[in-house]
Amino acid sequence: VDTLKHKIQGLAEKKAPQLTALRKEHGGKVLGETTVGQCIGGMRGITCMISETSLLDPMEGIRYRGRTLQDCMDQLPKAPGSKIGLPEASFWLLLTDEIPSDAEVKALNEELHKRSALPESVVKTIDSLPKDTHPMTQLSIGLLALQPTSEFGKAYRSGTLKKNEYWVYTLEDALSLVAKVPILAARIFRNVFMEGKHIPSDPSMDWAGNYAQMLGVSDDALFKDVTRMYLMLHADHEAGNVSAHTTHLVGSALSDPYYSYAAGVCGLAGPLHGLANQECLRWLKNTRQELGGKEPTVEVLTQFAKDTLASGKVIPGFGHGVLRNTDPRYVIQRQFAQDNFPNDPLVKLAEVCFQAIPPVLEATGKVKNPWPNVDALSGTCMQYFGLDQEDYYTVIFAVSRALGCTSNLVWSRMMGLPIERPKSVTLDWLSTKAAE
Ligand code: NMX
Ligand code: MLT
Repeated sequence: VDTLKHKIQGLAEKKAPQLTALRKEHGGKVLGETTVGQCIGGMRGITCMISETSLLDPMEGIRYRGRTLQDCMDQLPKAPGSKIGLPEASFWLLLTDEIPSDAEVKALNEELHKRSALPESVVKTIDSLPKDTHPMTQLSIGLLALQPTSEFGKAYRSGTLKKNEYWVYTLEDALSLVAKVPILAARIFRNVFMEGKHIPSDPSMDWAGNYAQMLGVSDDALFKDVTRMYLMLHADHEAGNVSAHTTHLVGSALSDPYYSYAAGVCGLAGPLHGLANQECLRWLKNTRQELGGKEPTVEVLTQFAKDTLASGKVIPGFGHGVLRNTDPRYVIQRQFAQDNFPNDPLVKLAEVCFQAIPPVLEATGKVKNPWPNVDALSGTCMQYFGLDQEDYYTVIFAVSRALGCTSNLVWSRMMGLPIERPKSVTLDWLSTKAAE
Protein backbone atom coordinates (compact mmCIF):
# COMPACT_ATOMS: atom_id res chain seq x y z
CA VAL A 1 0.00 0.00 0.00
CA ASP A 2 2.85 2.36 0.80
CA THR A 3 4.31 1.98 -2.70
CA LEU A 4 0.91 2.63 -4.22
CA LYS A 5 0.35 5.71 -2.03
CA HIS A 6 3.80 6.98 -2.86
CA LYS A 7 3.21 6.62 -6.60
CA ILE A 8 -0.22 8.25 -6.48
CA GLN A 9 1.17 11.12 -4.42
CA GLY A 10 4.11 11.54 -6.82
CA LEU A 11 1.78 11.69 -9.81
CA ALA A 12 -0.51 14.14 -8.01
CA GLU A 13 2.45 16.43 -7.29
CA LYS A 14 3.31 16.43 -11.00
CA LYS A 15 -0.31 17.21 -11.93
CA ALA A 16 -0.93 19.85 -9.24
CA PRO A 17 0.50 22.84 -11.19
CA GLN A 18 -1.61 21.83 -14.20
CA LEU A 19 -4.78 21.72 -12.12
CA THR A 20 -3.98 25.02 -10.42
CA ALA A 21 -3.29 26.74 -13.74
CA LEU A 22 -6.48 25.39 -15.27
CA ARG A 23 -8.49 26.60 -12.30
CA LYS A 24 -6.87 30.00 -11.92
CA GLU A 25 -5.79 31.04 -15.41
CA HIS A 26 -8.22 29.25 -17.71
CA GLY A 27 -11.33 28.89 -15.58
CA GLY A 28 -13.29 31.17 -17.95
CA LYS A 29 -12.31 29.37 -21.17
CA VAL A 30 -15.36 28.17 -23.13
CA LEU A 31 -15.40 24.40 -23.84
CA GLY A 32 -18.54 24.40 -25.94
CA GLU A 33 -22.11 25.57 -26.16
CA THR A 34 -25.01 23.71 -24.60
CA THR A 35 -27.99 23.32 -26.88
CA VAL A 36 -31.65 22.77 -26.07
CA GLY A 37 -31.26 19.37 -27.76
CA GLN A 38 -28.48 18.37 -25.36
CA CYS A 39 -30.46 19.56 -22.38
CA ILE A 40 -33.35 17.29 -23.40
CA GLY A 41 -31.12 14.57 -24.81
CA GLY A 42 -29.28 13.09 -21.86
CA MET A 43 -26.47 15.72 -21.87
CA ARG A 44 -24.81 13.87 -24.76
CA GLY A 45 -21.62 15.58 -25.88
CA ILE A 46 -21.44 18.10 -23.03
CA THR A 47 -17.90 18.21 -21.63
CA CYS A 48 -18.43 18.78 -17.93
CA MET A 49 -16.46 16.34 -15.80
CA ILE A 50 -12.90 15.24 -15.07
CA SER A 51 -11.78 11.65 -15.01
CA GLU A 52 -8.04 11.13 -14.91
CA THR A 53 -8.14 7.34 -15.25
CA SER A 54 -9.34 6.88 -18.83
CA LEU A 55 -10.51 8.70 -21.96
CA LEU A 56 -12.86 7.43 -24.68
CA ASP A 57 -12.21 8.08 -28.35
CA PRO A 58 -15.42 7.60 -30.39
CA MET A 59 -13.58 5.65 -33.11
CA GLU A 60 -10.77 3.92 -31.24
CA GLY A 61 -12.47 3.23 -27.92
CA ILE A 62 -11.26 3.51 -24.39
CA ARG A 63 -7.69 4.18 -23.30
CA TYR A 64 -6.62 3.44 -19.75
CA ARG A 65 -4.20 6.27 -18.89
CA GLY A 66 -3.47 6.75 -22.59
CA ARG A 67 -3.08 3.02 -23.38
CA THR A 68 -5.47 1.26 -25.75
CA LEU A 69 -6.94 -2.00 -24.53
CA GLN A 70 -4.68 -3.89 -26.91
CA ASP A 71 -1.69 -2.06 -25.34
CA CYS A 72 -2.99 -3.16 -21.94
CA MET A 73 -3.35 -6.74 -23.14
CA ASP A 74 0.23 -6.63 -24.43
CA GLN A 75 1.93 -4.64 -21.67
CA LEU A 76 0.26 -5.55 -18.37
CA PRO A 77 1.75 -8.41 -16.32
CA LYS A 78 0.12 -11.80 -16.82
CA ALA A 79 -0.60 -14.93 -14.81
CA PRO A 80 1.79 -17.82 -15.57
CA GLY A 81 0.95 -19.32 -18.97
CA SER A 82 -1.69 -16.68 -19.75
CA LYS A 83 -1.81 -14.10 -22.54
CA ILE A 84 -4.31 -11.80 -20.79
CA GLY A 85 -3.22 -8.56 -19.11
CA LEU A 86 -4.24 -8.93 -15.46
CA PRO A 87 -7.18 -6.72 -14.40
CA GLU A 88 -5.63 -5.94 -11.01
CA ALA A 89 -2.60 -4.66 -12.97
CA SER A 90 -5.01 -2.34 -14.81
CA PHE A 91 -6.22 -1.13 -11.38
CA TRP A 92 -2.61 -0.20 -10.59
CA LEU A 93 -2.32 1.50 -13.96
CA LEU A 94 -5.55 3.48 -13.47
CA LEU A 95 -4.40 4.61 -10.04
CA THR A 96 -0.77 5.43 -10.82
CA ASP A 97 -0.36 5.92 -14.61
CA GLU A 98 2.31 3.20 -14.50
CA ILE A 99 2.44 -0.36 -15.77
CA PRO A 100 3.28 -2.36 -12.64
CA SER A 101 6.10 -4.88 -12.51
CA ASP A 102 5.36 -8.58 -11.86
CA ALA A 103 6.60 -8.06 -8.30
CA GLU A 104 4.27 -5.09 -7.78
CA VAL A 105 1.26 -7.05 -9.01
CA LYS A 106 2.22 -9.96 -6.74
CA ALA A 107 2.43 -7.59 -3.77
CA LEU A 108 -0.89 -6.01 -4.74
CA ASN A 109 -2.52 -9.44 -4.87
CA GLU A 110 -1.13 -10.29 -1.44
CA GLU A 111 -2.57 -7.06 -0.10
CA LEU A 112 -5.95 -7.75 -1.70
CA HIS A 113 -6.03 -11.28 -0.24
CA LYS A 114 -5.30 -9.84 3.24
CA ARG A 115 -8.29 -7.53 2.92
CA SER A 116 -10.67 -9.96 1.25
CA ALA A 117 -12.58 -11.56 4.15
CA LEU A 118 -16.25 -10.59 4.47
CA PRO A 119 -17.47 -9.67 7.95
CA GLU A 120 -19.82 -12.29 9.41
CA SER A 121 -22.69 -9.77 9.40
CA VAL A 122 -22.33 -9.30 5.63
CA VAL A 123 -22.26 -13.06 5.04
CA LYS A 124 -25.44 -13.40 7.10
CA THR A 125 -27.14 -10.58 5.21
CA ILE A 126 -26.32 -12.11 1.81
CA ASP A 127 -27.17 -15.67 2.83
CA SER A 128 -30.57 -14.58 4.16
CA LEU A 129 -31.73 -12.99 0.88
CA PRO A 130 -34.44 -14.79 -1.11
CA LYS A 131 -32.74 -16.75 -3.89
CA ASP A 132 -34.96 -15.14 -6.50
CA THR A 133 -33.62 -11.67 -5.63
CA HIS A 134 -31.74 -10.55 -8.75
CA PRO A 135 -27.96 -11.02 -8.32
CA MET A 136 -27.41 -7.29 -8.99
CA THR A 137 -29.81 -6.39 -6.18
CA GLN A 138 -27.91 -8.79 -3.94
CA LEU A 139 -24.60 -7.21 -4.91
CA SER A 140 -25.75 -3.68 -4.12
CA ILE A 141 -27.18 -4.89 -0.78
CA GLY A 142 -23.84 -6.62 -0.05
CA LEU A 143 -21.89 -3.45 -0.81
CA LEU A 144 -24.15 -1.42 1.46
CA ALA A 145 -23.78 -4.06 4.15
CA LEU A 146 -20.01 -3.50 3.89
CA GLN A 147 -20.41 0.27 4.32
CA PRO A 148 -19.93 0.26 8.13
CA THR A 149 -16.35 -0.98 7.48
CA SER A 150 -15.50 2.23 5.58
CA GLU A 151 -12.27 3.81 6.80
CA PHE A 152 -13.24 7.08 5.10
CA GLY A 153 -16.59 7.09 6.90
CA LYS A 154 -14.97 6.40 10.28
CA ALA A 155 -12.27 9.03 9.80
CA TYR A 156 -14.80 11.64 8.66
CA ARG A 157 -17.00 10.95 11.66
CA SER A 158 -14.04 11.31 13.99
CA GLY A 159 -14.00 15.01 13.08
CA THR A 160 -10.24 15.15 12.58
CA LEU A 161 -10.03 14.27 8.91
CA LYS A 162 -8.41 16.98 6.80
CA LYS A 163 -9.34 17.64 3.18
CA ASN A 164 -5.85 16.75 1.92
CA GLU A 165 -6.18 13.32 3.60
CA TYR A 166 -9.50 12.38 1.97
CA TRP A 167 -7.80 10.50 -0.83
CA VAL A 168 -5.73 8.34 1.55
CA TYR A 169 -8.85 6.99 3.27
CA THR A 170 -10.61 6.69 -0.07
CA LEU A 171 -7.71 4.56 -1.28
CA GLU A 172 -7.98 2.37 1.83
CA ASP A 173 -11.65 1.77 1.05
CA ALA A 174 -10.97 1.31 -2.67
CA LEU A 175 -8.47 -1.47 -1.94
CA SER A 176 -10.75 -3.22 0.54
CA LEU A 177 -13.79 -2.91 -1.71
CA VAL A 178 -11.87 -4.32 -4.69
CA ALA A 179 -10.51 -7.11 -2.47
CA LYS A 180 -13.94 -8.10 -1.18
CA VAL A 181 -16.12 -7.67 -4.26
CA PRO A 182 -15.15 -10.99 -5.96
CA ILE A 183 -15.69 -12.88 -2.69
CA LEU A 184 -19.11 -11.27 -2.32
CA ALA A 185 -19.96 -11.84 -5.98
CA ALA A 186 -18.91 -15.51 -5.89
CA ARG A 187 -20.94 -16.04 -2.73
CA ILE A 188 -24.02 -14.62 -4.49
CA PHE A 189 -23.45 -16.93 -7.47
CA ARG A 190 -23.05 -20.06 -5.37
CA ASN A 191 -26.05 -19.14 -3.18
CA VAL A 192 -28.36 -18.54 -6.12
CA PHE A 193 -27.23 -21.18 -8.58
CA MET A 194 -25.20 -23.81 -6.64
CA GLU A 195 -27.35 -24.51 -3.58
CA GLY A 196 -25.11 -22.45 -1.33
CA LYS A 197 -22.12 -24.81 -1.73
CA HIS A 198 -19.18 -22.43 -1.52
CA ILE A 199 -15.61 -22.76 -2.74
CA PRO A 200 -12.97 -21.12 -0.53
CA SER A 201 -10.77 -18.32 -1.79
CA ASP A 202 -7.27 -19.44 -2.82
CA PRO A 203 -4.70 -16.94 -1.49
CA SER A 204 -2.06 -18.17 -3.95
CA MET A 205 -4.09 -16.99 -6.93
CA ASP A 206 -4.44 -13.73 -8.83
CA TRP A 207 -7.54 -11.60 -8.19
CA ALA A 208 -9.53 -12.66 -11.27
CA GLY A 209 -8.26 -16.25 -11.46
CA ASN A 210 -9.36 -16.70 -7.85
CA TYR A 211 -12.80 -15.26 -8.66
CA ALA A 212 -13.10 -17.75 -11.54
CA GLN A 213 -12.17 -20.70 -9.31
CA MET A 214 -14.68 -19.55 -6.64
CA LEU A 215 -17.43 -19.39 -9.27
CA GLY A 216 -16.49 -23.02 -9.86
CA VAL A 217 -18.24 -23.61 -13.19
CA SER A 218 -15.24 -24.99 -15.08
CA ASP A 219 -11.78 -26.46 -14.39
CA ASP A 220 -10.59 -25.37 -17.82
CA ALA A 221 -7.61 -23.01 -17.44
CA LEU A 222 -9.18 -20.93 -20.21
CA PHE A 223 -12.15 -20.13 -17.97
CA LYS A 224 -9.74 -18.28 -15.69
CA ASP A 225 -8.44 -16.46 -18.74
CA VAL A 226 -11.86 -15.51 -20.03
CA THR A 227 -12.66 -14.14 -16.55
CA ARG A 228 -9.40 -12.17 -16.47
CA MET A 229 -10.18 -10.80 -19.92
CA TYR A 230 -13.75 -9.85 -18.93
CA LEU A 231 -12.50 -8.06 -15.80
CA MET A 232 -9.68 -6.25 -17.60
CA LEU A 233 -11.86 -5.04 -20.48
CA HIS A 234 -14.77 -3.72 -18.38
CA ALA A 235 -12.71 -1.91 -15.72
CA ASP A 236 -13.20 1.67 -16.86
CA HIS A 237 -14.96 3.66 -19.62
CA GLU A 238 -14.28 7.26 -18.65
CA ALA A 239 -16.69 8.90 -16.21
CA GLY A 240 -19.81 9.76 -18.20
CA ASN A 241 -21.32 6.26 -18.35
CA VAL A 242 -24.14 5.66 -15.88
CA SER A 243 -22.27 3.51 -13.32
CA ALA A 244 -19.12 5.65 -13.25
CA HIS A 245 -21.04 8.91 -13.29
CA THR A 246 -23.34 7.76 -10.48
CA THR A 247 -20.38 6.66 -8.38
CA HIS A 248 -18.67 9.99 -9.06
CA LEU A 249 -21.79 12.01 -8.24
CA VAL A 250 -22.53 10.19 -4.99
CA GLY A 251 -18.85 10.35 -4.03
CA SER A 252 -18.86 14.10 -4.61
CA ALA A 253 -21.16 14.45 -1.58
CA LEU A 254 -18.33 12.73 0.38
CA SER A 255 -20.40 9.58 0.69
CA ASP A 256 -17.77 6.87 1.15
CA PRO A 257 -16.74 4.42 -1.63
CA TYR A 258 -19.17 1.71 -0.45
CA TYR A 259 -22.17 4.04 -0.66
CA SER A 260 -20.90 5.48 -3.91
CA TYR A 261 -20.18 2.22 -5.68
CA ALA A 262 -23.40 0.57 -4.42
CA ALA A 263 -25.21 3.43 -6.16
CA GLY A 264 -23.10 2.91 -9.29
CA VAL A 265 -23.99 -0.79 -9.27
CA CYS A 266 -27.70 0.10 -9.19
CA GLY A 267 -27.11 2.13 -12.37
CA LEU A 268 -25.20 -0.72 -13.97
CA ALA A 269 -28.26 -2.90 -13.39
CA GLY A 270 -30.22 -0.99 -16.06
CA PRO A 271 -30.87 -2.78 -19.38
CA LEU A 272 -29.55 0.15 -21.43
CA HIS A 273 -26.26 -0.08 -19.52
CA GLY A 274 -24.65 -3.15 -17.87
CA LEU A 275 -27.71 -5.38 -17.90
CA ALA A 276 -27.48 -5.40 -21.71
CA ASN A 277 -25.08 -8.38 -21.44
CA GLN A 278 -27.80 -10.42 -19.74
CA GLU A 279 -30.41 -9.24 -22.24
CA CYS A 280 -28.11 -9.98 -25.14
CA LEU A 281 -27.58 -13.61 -24.17
CA ARG A 282 -31.31 -13.98 -23.63
CA TRP A 283 -31.93 -12.56 -27.11
CA LEU A 284 -29.38 -14.94 -28.66
CA LYS A 285 -30.80 -17.96 -26.79
CA ASN A 286 -34.37 -17.11 -27.85
CA THR A 287 -33.25 -16.62 -31.42
CA ARG A 288 -31.48 -19.96 -31.38
CA GLN A 289 -34.55 -21.66 -29.98
CA GLU A 290 -36.73 -20.14 -32.69
CA LEU A 291 -34.25 -21.34 -35.30
CA GLY A 292 -34.98 -24.85 -34.03
CA GLY A 293 -31.68 -26.41 -35.10
CA LYS A 294 -31.49 -24.58 -38.46
CA GLU A 295 -28.20 -22.86 -39.34
CA PRO A 296 -28.52 -19.10 -38.73
CA THR A 297 -28.36 -17.02 -41.90
CA VAL A 298 -28.03 -13.28 -42.42
CA GLU A 299 -31.54 -13.22 -43.98
CA VAL A 300 -33.17 -14.92 -40.99
CA LEU A 301 -31.28 -12.78 -38.45
CA THR A 302 -32.20 -9.63 -40.37
CA GLN A 303 -35.85 -10.57 -39.97
CA PHE A 304 -35.40 -11.35 -36.22
CA ALA A 305 -33.73 -7.97 -35.73
CA LYS A 306 -36.55 -6.20 -37.59
CA ASP A 307 -39.12 -8.05 -35.47
CA THR A 308 -37.36 -6.93 -32.28
CA LEU A 309 -37.48 -3.30 -33.42
CA ALA A 310 -41.10 -3.64 -34.50
CA SER A 311 -42.01 -4.91 -31.02
CA GLY A 312 -40.64 -1.65 -29.61
CA LYS A 313 -37.51 -3.15 -28.03
CA VAL A 314 -33.85 -2.28 -28.46
CA ILE A 315 -31.42 -4.85 -29.81
CA PRO A 316 -29.12 -5.45 -26.85
CA GLY A 317 -25.38 -5.35 -27.43
CA PHE A 318 -25.57 -2.82 -30.27
CA GLY A 319 -25.27 0.96 -30.24
CA HIS A 320 -23.50 3.33 -27.89
CA GLY A 321 -23.81 6.77 -26.33
CA VAL A 322 -20.32 7.85 -27.40
CA LEU A 323 -18.60 5.14 -29.49
CA ARG A 324 -19.10 5.46 -33.24
CA ASN A 325 -17.34 2.27 -34.28
CA THR A 326 -17.22 -1.41 -33.29
CA ASP A 327 -16.25 -1.48 -29.62
CA PRO A 328 -12.60 -2.61 -29.27
CA ARG A 329 -13.72 -4.64 -26.27
CA TYR A 330 -15.97 -6.57 -28.66
CA VAL A 331 -13.06 -6.98 -31.09
CA ILE A 332 -10.76 -8.45 -28.40
CA GLN A 333 -13.45 -10.85 -27.16
CA ARG A 334 -14.25 -11.87 -30.73
CA GLN A 335 -10.60 -12.72 -31.34
CA PHE A 336 -10.52 -14.76 -28.12
CA ALA A 337 -13.65 -16.69 -29.16
CA GLN A 338 -12.33 -17.25 -32.71
CA ASP A 339 -8.99 -18.47 -31.36
CA ASN A 340 -10.45 -20.81 -28.76
CA PHE A 341 -14.02 -21.90 -29.55
CA PRO A 342 -15.03 -20.72 -33.05
CA ASN A 343 -17.51 -23.58 -33.52
CA ASP A 344 -19.60 -22.85 -30.44
CA PRO A 345 -23.19 -22.42 -31.74
CA LEU A 346 -23.69 -19.08 -29.97
CA VAL A 347 -20.36 -17.76 -31.24
CA LYS A 348 -21.47 -18.68 -34.76
CA LEU A 349 -24.81 -17.00 -34.17
CA ALA A 350 -23.09 -13.86 -32.81
CA GLU A 351 -20.97 -13.78 -35.99
CA VAL A 352 -24.10 -13.76 -38.14
CA CYS A 353 -25.57 -11.02 -35.91
CA PHE A 354 -22.43 -8.97 -36.56
CA GLN A 355 -23.27 -9.08 -40.28
CA ALA A 356 -27.05 -8.79 -40.04
CA ILE A 357 -27.83 -6.29 -37.27
CA PRO A 358 -25.84 -3.12 -38.16
CA PRO A 359 -27.62 -2.65 -41.53
CA VAL A 360 -31.01 -3.06 -39.82
CA LEU A 361 -30.13 -0.44 -37.23
CA GLU A 362 -28.65 1.84 -39.89
CA ALA A 363 -31.87 1.58 -41.91
CA THR A 364 -33.83 3.12 -39.03
CA GLY A 365 -32.04 6.38 -39.83
CA LYS A 366 -31.82 7.32 -36.17
CA VAL A 367 -29.34 4.94 -34.49
CA LYS A 368 -26.06 6.85 -34.26
CA ASN A 369 -23.86 3.78 -33.83
CA PRO A 370 -25.13 0.54 -35.36
CA TRP A 371 -22.05 -1.46 -34.32
CA PRO A 372 -21.72 -4.04 -31.54
CA ASN A 373 -20.63 -2.99 -28.06
CA VAL A 374 -18.90 -5.00 -25.32
CA ASP A 375 -22.13 -6.69 -24.22
CA ALA A 376 -22.72 -8.35 -27.58
CA LEU A 377 -20.16 -11.07 -26.85
CA SER A 378 -19.21 -11.14 -23.16
CA GLY A 379 -22.03 -13.52 -22.20
CA THR A 380 -21.37 -15.73 -25.22
CA CYS A 381 -17.76 -16.17 -24.05
CA MET A 382 -18.92 -17.08 -20.52
CA GLN A 383 -21.64 -19.56 -21.55
CA TYR A 384 -19.08 -21.59 -23.51
CA PHE A 385 -17.47 -22.51 -20.18
CA GLY A 386 -20.79 -23.42 -18.57
CA LEU A 387 -21.59 -20.05 -16.99
CA ASP A 388 -24.91 -19.78 -18.77
CA GLN A 389 -26.92 -18.17 -15.93
CA GLU A 390 -27.30 -14.88 -17.78
CA ASP A 391 -28.95 -13.14 -14.80
CA TYR A 392 -25.48 -13.21 -13.24
CA TYR A 393 -23.53 -11.58 -16.08
CA THR A 394 -23.88 -7.98 -14.95
CA VAL A 395 -22.41 -8.93 -11.56
CA ILE A 396 -19.17 -9.89 -13.35
CA PHE A 397 -19.27 -6.50 -15.10
CA ALA A 398 -19.71 -4.89 -11.67
CA VAL A 399 -16.75 -6.76 -10.15
CA SER A 400 -14.65 -5.30 -12.94
CA ARG A 401 -16.10 -1.78 -12.91
CA ALA A 402 -15.19 -1.52 -9.20
CA LEU A 403 -11.60 -1.03 -10.43
CA GLY A 404 -12.35 2.07 -12.50
CA CYS A 405 -15.02 3.61 -10.30
CA THR A 406 -12.97 3.39 -7.11
CA SER A 407 -9.77 4.62 -8.82
CA ASN A 408 -11.77 7.60 -9.98
CA LEU A 409 -12.98 8.28 -6.45
CA VAL A 410 -9.37 8.30 -5.23
CA TRP A 411 -8.44 10.83 -7.90
CA SER A 412 -11.53 12.98 -7.38
CA ARG A 413 -10.68 13.31 -3.67
CA MET A 414 -7.00 13.85 -4.50
CA MET A 415 -7.95 16.73 -6.81
CA GLY A 416 -10.34 18.13 -4.22
CA LEU A 417 -13.26 18.14 -6.66
CA PRO A 418 -16.38 19.76 -5.24
CA ILE A 419 -19.89 18.42 -4.79
CA GLU A 420 -21.47 17.94 -8.23
CA ARG A 421 -24.52 20.08 -8.85
CA PRO A 422 -25.46 20.85 -12.46
CA LYS A 423 -28.36 23.18 -13.25
CA SER A 424 -31.74 21.83 -14.28
CA VAL A 425 -34.53 23.86 -15.88
CA THR A 426 -38.23 23.47 -16.65
CA LEU A 427 -39.81 23.09 -20.08
CA ASP A 428 -41.22 26.62 -19.74
CA TRP A 429 -37.75 27.97 -18.98
CA LEU A 430 -36.40 26.16 -22.06
CA SER A 431 -39.21 27.47 -24.26
CA THR A 432 -38.56 31.04 -23.13
CA LYS A 433 -34.84 30.63 -23.75
CA ALA A 434 -35.45 29.01 -27.15
CA ALA A 435 -37.68 31.95 -28.20
CA GLU A 436 -35.01 34.57 -27.35
N1 NMX B 1 -31.66 -1.09 -30.80
C1 NMX B 1 -32.74 -0.35 -31.11
N2 NMX B 1 -32.78 1.00 -31.10
C2 NMX B 1 -31.63 1.61 -30.79
C3 NMX B 1 -30.44 0.92 -30.49
C4 NMX B 1 -30.49 -0.50 -30.50
N3 NMX B 1 -29.43 -1.26 -30.19
N4 NMX B 1 -29.47 1.82 -30.24
C5 NMX B 1 -30.02 3.04 -30.34
N5 NMX B 1 -31.32 2.91 -30.67
C6 NMX B 1 -32.32 3.98 -30.82
C7 NMX B 1 -32.50 4.72 -29.49
O1 NMX B 1 -33.36 3.99 -28.63
C8 NMX B 1 -33.03 6.05 -29.93
O2 NMX B 1 -34.39 5.87 -30.28
P1 NMX B 1 -35.50 7.02 -29.97
O3 NMX B 1 -34.99 8.25 -30.66
O4 NMX B 1 -36.74 6.47 -30.54
O5 NMX B 1 -35.53 7.18 -28.49
C9 NMX B 1 -32.28 6.30 -31.25
O6 NMX B 1 -31.84 4.99 -31.70
C10 NMX B 1 -31.07 7.18 -31.10
O7 NMX B 1 -30.23 6.65 -30.09
P2 NMX B 1 -28.64 6.89 -30.10
O8 NMX B 1 -28.43 8.36 -30.01
O9 NMX B 1 -28.02 6.17 -31.23
O10 NMX B 1 -28.20 6.14 -28.77
P3 NMX B 1 -28.25 6.66 -27.27
O11 NMX B 1 -26.99 7.38 -26.98
O12 NMX B 1 -29.53 7.36 -26.95
O13 NMX B 1 -28.29 5.27 -26.49
C11 NMX B 1 -27.64 3.03 -25.99
C12 NMX B 1 -27.16 4.43 -26.40
C13 NMX B 1 -26.42 2.18 -25.70
C14 NMX B 1 -28.48 3.15 -24.73
C15 NMX B 1 -28.47 2.43 -27.15
O14 NMX B 1 -27.65 2.25 -28.28
C16 NMX B 1 -29.14 1.12 -26.79
O15 NMX B 1 -30.23 1.12 -26.21
N6 NMX B 1 -28.47 -0.05 -27.11
C17 NMX B 1 -28.97 -1.35 -26.72
C18 NMX B 1 -28.65 -1.60 -25.26
C19 NMX B 1 -27.18 -1.83 -25.04
O16 NMX B 1 -26.55 -2.62 -25.74
N7 NMX B 1 -26.64 -1.16 -24.04
C20 NMX B 1 -25.24 -1.43 -23.63
C21 NMX B 1 -24.30 -0.23 -23.78
C22 NMX B 1 -22.92 -0.62 -23.35
N8 NMX B 1 -22.83 -0.88 -21.90
O17 NMX B 1 -22.28 -1.87 -21.52
O18 NMX B 1 -23.31 -0.09 -21.09
C1 MLT C 1 -19.61 1.30 -20.41
O1 MLT C 1 -18.69 0.46 -20.46
O2 MLT C 1 -19.82 1.98 -19.39
C2 MLT C 1 -20.54 1.40 -21.56
O3 MLT C 1 -19.92 1.13 -22.77
C3 MLT C 1 -21.44 2.58 -21.56
C4 MLT C 1 -20.84 3.93 -21.80
O4 MLT C 1 -19.64 4.12 -21.89
O5 MLT C 1 -21.66 4.86 -21.93
